[in-house]
Amino acid sequence: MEPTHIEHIGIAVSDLEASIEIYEQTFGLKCYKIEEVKDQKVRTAFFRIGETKIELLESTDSEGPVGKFIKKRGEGIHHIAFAVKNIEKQLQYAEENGVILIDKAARKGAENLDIAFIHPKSTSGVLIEICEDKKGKQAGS
Ligand code: CMX
Repeated sequence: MEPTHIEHIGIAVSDLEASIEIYEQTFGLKCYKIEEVKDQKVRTAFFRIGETKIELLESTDSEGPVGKFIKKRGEGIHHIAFAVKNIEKQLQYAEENGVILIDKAARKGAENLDIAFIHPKSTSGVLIEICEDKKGKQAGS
């Protein structure tokens, strides 16, 4: 039932291309994908570090979640994503324990993952995403 690993850490940035360059030049990482997630009003860029990814997030709408975050707090860590084996069960478990869910049901996020967010007010001020790779499982990975 418990999360298996940190799937990714989301970092809010003002300029995606400039931040990609910083992560590539500073750490020798290689951005393997840029993807727009219209539903979330963001453009994302991904790097792998072991089993975990770094997801850079640039807002495409100043009133979207990342746009509002940057206006209020500036660039920085936006969320931490836990990989889970069964997102529906994990959501049910959290709700039964009185946690405030932003998403009561999973939806599609970047990298074709099934995702859901938990309100930072329930988790010591940190926005937590839980995600499940249903496609990867079907492919046997
Ligand atoms: N981490 C911690 N706290 C956060 C936060 C974050 N990422 N974003 C907002 N907050 C805090 C604010 O600072 C504020 O706190 P105070 O009340 O103490 O001032 C409070 O939450 C409310 O903030 P707000 O700006 O009024 O924002 P909203 O209530 O409109 O929304 C949230 C906040 C978390 C519910 C909303 O951002 C959300 O639904 N997030 C989930 C979706 C998301 O973040 N998508 C982007 C990533 C997509 C991806 O990874 O692909």
